[in-house]
Amino acid sequence: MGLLERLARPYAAGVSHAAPPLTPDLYVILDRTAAGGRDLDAILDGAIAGGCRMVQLREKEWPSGRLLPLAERLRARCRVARVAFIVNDRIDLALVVDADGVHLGQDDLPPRAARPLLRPGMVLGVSTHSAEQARAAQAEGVDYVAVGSIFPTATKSGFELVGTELVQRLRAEIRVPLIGIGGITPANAGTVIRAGADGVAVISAVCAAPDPEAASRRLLDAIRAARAS
Ligand code: 3NM
Repeated sequence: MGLLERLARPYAAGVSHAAPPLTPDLYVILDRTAAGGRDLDAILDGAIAGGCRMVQLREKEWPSGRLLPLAERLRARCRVARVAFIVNDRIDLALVVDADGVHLGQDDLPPRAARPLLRPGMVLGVSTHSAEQARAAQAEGVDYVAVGSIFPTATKSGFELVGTELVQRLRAEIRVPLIGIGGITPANAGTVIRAGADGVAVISAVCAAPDPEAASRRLLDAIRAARAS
């Protein structure tokens, strides 16, 4: 077993670890479909090199057995880089690879049902699309709230646009990190931060970028410039 595999199996190896701190300023969601067949490992490496400290594996089609080796590899890379590794929806897989957390949508298990399944200290985040959903998520004790879709996006259909107005409205009420999602690029990330978001979550802006490292860097530059303004 190589170093990466061993690092990916801390429980099997009897080694525990401290989860890295939550740094949601740039939250890169690794999505095989958006990557258009490109290697998610390489995209992850690029995102990390570009400064990203929090990633999510989002896979809506592959069965668990097929997804496991990919999840293990990405998890191991994140552990080495001390980058938070979150798994979308698949709580079982998150536990098996010892992910730092789980991200749930409105059609997944509600946070109150999911929380008891998680290990102590695991992060639980939720996607919301209205003020009511965001308030409900906070009331259920989530660790961060994602809100969207902020801008039009081709990556996921069926959402109403909420614009940066919803971020602005929620800012005073949501005490956990508030993350904007949907159609965010280096060109518009600053407006989401200026509206009050703690961070932005992106799929295509990094996964479909010709250079994921440069794209991540540009996003972080925009985020930092907006914070400084
Ligand atoms: N959730 P891109 S929007 C996965 O509004 C997802 O909750 C959304 O992809 C929400 O960065 C979205 O390519 C797609 O626009 C985000």
